[in-house]
Amino acid sequence: MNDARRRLTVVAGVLAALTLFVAVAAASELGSGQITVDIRIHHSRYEPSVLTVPLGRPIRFVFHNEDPIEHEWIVGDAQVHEAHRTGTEQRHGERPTEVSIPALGTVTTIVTFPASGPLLYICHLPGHEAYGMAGTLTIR
Ligand SMILES: [Cu+2]
Repeated sequence: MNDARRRLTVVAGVLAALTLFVAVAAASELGSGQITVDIRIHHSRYEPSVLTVPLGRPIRFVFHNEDPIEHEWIVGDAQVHEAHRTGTEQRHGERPTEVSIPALGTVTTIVTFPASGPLLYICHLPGHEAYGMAGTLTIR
């Protein structure tokens, strides 16, 4: 490798590291192992609806439901969502990846994702997914 090429490689590596640091810092409380992510629910939409969180660290999701109706937050792969589209469970709360959020309520769940990849989070109450109550969670 010649000098110019080596320098370019080093610069690219530093840029990649900086980008990762900024992405993590934006969602974190630096100094603690746990990261807090706030998700606002407003007019049957998640805000934000696109999120990236780090792999293998506890993520504390705090849901702030500003609507006068109940919602839920189910995170998982396509198989999980297919099961919930046809599911009959009225309330969630037993599993950290499945949460019911009462009208105007705030609910917290802590999830540590063991594998990287894209997942979806969806509200499976009747009509909500079709309305657009869905988001994408990238884990890396
Ligand atoms: Cu909903």
